[in-house]
Amino acid sequence: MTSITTQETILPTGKGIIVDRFSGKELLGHSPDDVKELLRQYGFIVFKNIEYSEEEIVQFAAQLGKIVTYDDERESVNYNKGPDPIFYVDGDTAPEKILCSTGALPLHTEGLVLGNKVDALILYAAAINRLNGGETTVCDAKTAIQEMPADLYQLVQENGCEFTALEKGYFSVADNGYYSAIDTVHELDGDEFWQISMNFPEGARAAWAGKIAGMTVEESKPYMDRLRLHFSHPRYTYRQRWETYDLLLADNKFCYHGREAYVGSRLLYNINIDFPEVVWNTVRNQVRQKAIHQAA
Ligand SMILES: O=C(O)CCC(=O)C(=O)O
Ligand SMILES: [Fe+2]
Repeated sequence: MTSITTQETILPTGKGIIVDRFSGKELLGHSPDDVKELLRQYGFIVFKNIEYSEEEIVQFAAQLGKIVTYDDERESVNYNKGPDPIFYVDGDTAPEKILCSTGALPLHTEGLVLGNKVDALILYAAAINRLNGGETTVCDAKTAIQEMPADLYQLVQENGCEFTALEKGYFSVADNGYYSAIDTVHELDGDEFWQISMNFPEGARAAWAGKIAGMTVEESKPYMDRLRLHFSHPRYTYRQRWETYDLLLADNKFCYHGREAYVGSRLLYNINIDFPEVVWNTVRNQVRQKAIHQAA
């Protein structure tokens, strides 16, 4: 796969790459380590024309790492969306559905609210028809964090964020209040990454909500708005216009992803992967540590 590294990257930050020279069979025949090295380097990869059955996409995911299953979680809320570990993102029009609806999703980290360690995710376009909109957004969060205004950076770095699940039909933990299933700031090989998600715009039905730890929702709002604006800037965020058999492999530590609203027919498969050999070093944020010390 080394030959593809001469291609131009998708984003001006040097992240994102399109690979259009392999069939599905050839991709399955590649060393998973090569694929993961590409992912480490570029943050996200769009493979074109990968015609896979459900079994093959699961096989591809399983070569890369440990597939994260949500079986018990989905069963506990009676959420029936595809054969586990595949999650069908199918544009469900039921009014209570948000995550798998045709509506927009802000940039987010997969697994955050449920507290799962997800190193990478696959989104696979199984069937796209007369689609208008529905781009998946992919953000180079690593560069965006490095280039963030200092006050905003410090606020999140020192305090961390907290999230709450709101979509009742999806999260068994919905309405449990604000909590941090996963700490905000982590480090890997000297690079910092933040496990956070952006808030839904005001007035929209929201699947989750976040705030700055130690602040009220009201106090947090201007900062959460600034975070959403900053990360979604075109310098950092690519919009994937789907064609059937596109396969997007994205890092879930140094990248965030989201969705634009759409009309038309769009079936994506979503699979979450844990890389057991990748250890996250949690950087406990200072303010919360202080609070813990004071309480002790
Ligand atoms: O529909 C999309 O493009 C993304 C869906 C997504 O982020 C999810 O299912 O977690
Ligand atoms: Fe997602």
